[in-house]
Amino acid sequence: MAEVKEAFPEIGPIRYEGPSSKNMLAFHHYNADALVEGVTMRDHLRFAVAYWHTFRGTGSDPFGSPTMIRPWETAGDPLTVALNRTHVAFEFMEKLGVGFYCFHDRDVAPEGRTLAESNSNLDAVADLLESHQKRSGIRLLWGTANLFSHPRYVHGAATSPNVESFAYAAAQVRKAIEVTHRLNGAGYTFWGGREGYQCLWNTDMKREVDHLARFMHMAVDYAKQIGFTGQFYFEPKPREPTKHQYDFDAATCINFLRTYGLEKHIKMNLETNHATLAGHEMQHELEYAGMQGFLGSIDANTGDTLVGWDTDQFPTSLYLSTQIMYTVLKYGGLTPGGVNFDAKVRRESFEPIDLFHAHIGGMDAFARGLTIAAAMRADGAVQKLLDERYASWSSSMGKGIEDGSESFVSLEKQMLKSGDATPCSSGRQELFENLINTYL
Ligand code: XUL
Ligand code: CO
Repeated sequence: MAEVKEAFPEIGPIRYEGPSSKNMLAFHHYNADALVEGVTMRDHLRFAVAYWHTFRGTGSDPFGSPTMIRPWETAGDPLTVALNRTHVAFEFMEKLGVGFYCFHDRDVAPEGRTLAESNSNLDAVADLLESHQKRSGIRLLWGTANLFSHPRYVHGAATSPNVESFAYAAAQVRKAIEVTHRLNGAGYTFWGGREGYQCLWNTDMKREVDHLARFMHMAVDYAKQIGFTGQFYFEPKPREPTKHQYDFDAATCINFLRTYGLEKHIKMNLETNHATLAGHEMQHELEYAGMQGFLGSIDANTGDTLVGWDTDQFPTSLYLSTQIMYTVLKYGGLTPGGVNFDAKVRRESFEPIDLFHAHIGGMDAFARGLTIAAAMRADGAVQKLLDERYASWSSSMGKGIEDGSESFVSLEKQMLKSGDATPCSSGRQELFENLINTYL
């Protein structure tokens, strides 16, 4: 193999220098070893780099060609380029100080002319990934398969009207799970890709959704067969690329999992920009999944309020990261999941150094969100206000309803006796919002 040159020679390891540092190639808030609620920031956040955006993003958009300056992306046979890119990826991740990464099979290794050739490409890159993992201690947070780029998936993969698209996808996912297992991946993610429809007239929705469930059952069975015990995730997204994706939002996905008997095997991987496309805040999606016991992992990014598609920007809002981390702490953390930056630098941010700025900013924003959320939990003022709002439910009537001992008839009796409900108290939304701001 050709000698491996450093791709970022001017950048050393990114270190924590504290909030007053003026060095923008340092962490101001992410101090990996610092303890928050007795756990290191590193273990709370379990940051991951998304291979597809960070190492395969070109900056092209529907109006223009690639803009990214990536000197290591030289011309050559695709497998050699992929292997060289693997070295660069690990140099980047080590300098950044992240513990995890995530990939699609086709991000790390090129598609071959046949399935067998694609598999052998993937094996060759997996050898190198494995040796870099061993050397660096960086781990695979989750693997996945790209079931949306190739024309064989034009109508979807598991939900395609073409049975052999399903069969090919099954073969591809089998291999991706095998490689994820081999790389000791902590999880495996299903994102719908083109599992959805553009036009209901030409779509047998029931059949397609049944097929998606069959597909996931096959994945779960295969994992069991080979002894892969990593966590499976289902990642909701309401639209894009199809008009309507079957994995619309957390509630839809959880309903799907329960309907088809998959609820014991699969949790949610929630992504901020997908939540907002579904008309929800990320906090809503986290809360919904958390309260149902399905909170698994996070794809961290943000959309743009003025743009109606999946812009996948790096998250820098402290308000957003506070909302996220408050809810994550409430439901006991993310492990074995983590915070995966499913985010891409802007087309206009085309220099390699922008990759560092983007991830440093995201990691700092989440570290701040974590410490703010922990402070809110430590003094309990927000929880106290919330408890006060529901205080009436601590009455014997409230307890009776919650434990199932009251009925329509018993409640009617009590309301007939009192004549009317006691007046409601103020919701105090502004007070809540002002209180949150005192921690920021
Ligand atoms: C697409 C998206 C995917 C999944 C993995 O919007 O988020 O990259 O995270 O397939
Ligand atoms: Co994602």
